[in-house]
Amino acid sequence: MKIDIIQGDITHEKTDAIVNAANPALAGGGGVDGAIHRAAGYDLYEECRQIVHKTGECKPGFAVLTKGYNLLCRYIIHAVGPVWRGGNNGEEEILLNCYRNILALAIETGIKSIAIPNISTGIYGFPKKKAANIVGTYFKNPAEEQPSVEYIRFVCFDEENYLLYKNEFA
Ligand code: AR6
Repeated sequence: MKIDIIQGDITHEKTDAIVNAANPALAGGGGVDGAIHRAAGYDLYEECRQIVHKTGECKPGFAVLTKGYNLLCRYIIHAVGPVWRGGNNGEEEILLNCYRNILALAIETGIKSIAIPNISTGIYGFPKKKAANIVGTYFKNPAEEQPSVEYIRFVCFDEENYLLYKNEFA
């Protein structure tokens, strides 16, 4: 599995799938979620609405798949990260589960390349260094998922995350 770390806007990525840092209602919002919904267009809101209508909200740590619509990617994997509440509420395990479920969904769908943002480290307030360490530890040794996924592109929006990831994967 090849891994790249770049700084940029994930809505420009051409990987098979990009990952969204969504909320449980898949309702769109600020941050990367807002950017993805704006770029993908109204049909994405509609598919998300139907998923929630059929299967209920997406719990923190889980992920669901939609089409990519006006984006360059074929799929969007919407993962719901934990809201940081001080660290004693299972936040680290929930964040790890997000990444596990992203990979599982990608493998199940036959997705070969994925662009992934820094889930939970914006509006949800997860400490960036801790998050980078969880991501690094997992993706350097994803164990059972040893992958049909060939390429992961970590797309960091802010410089702090970019430098933390560079250091983590050095
Ligand atoms: N491309 C890549 N990364 C981005 C982009 C972009 N265009 N824009 C922001 N980021 P956040 P969360 C980075 O707040 O913390 C939404 O309202 C950003 O710098 O987008 O998981 C949802 O609906 C940060 O490092 O997501 C939820 O309610 C990272 O993406 C809530 O925010 C995540 O920041 C989710 O909060």
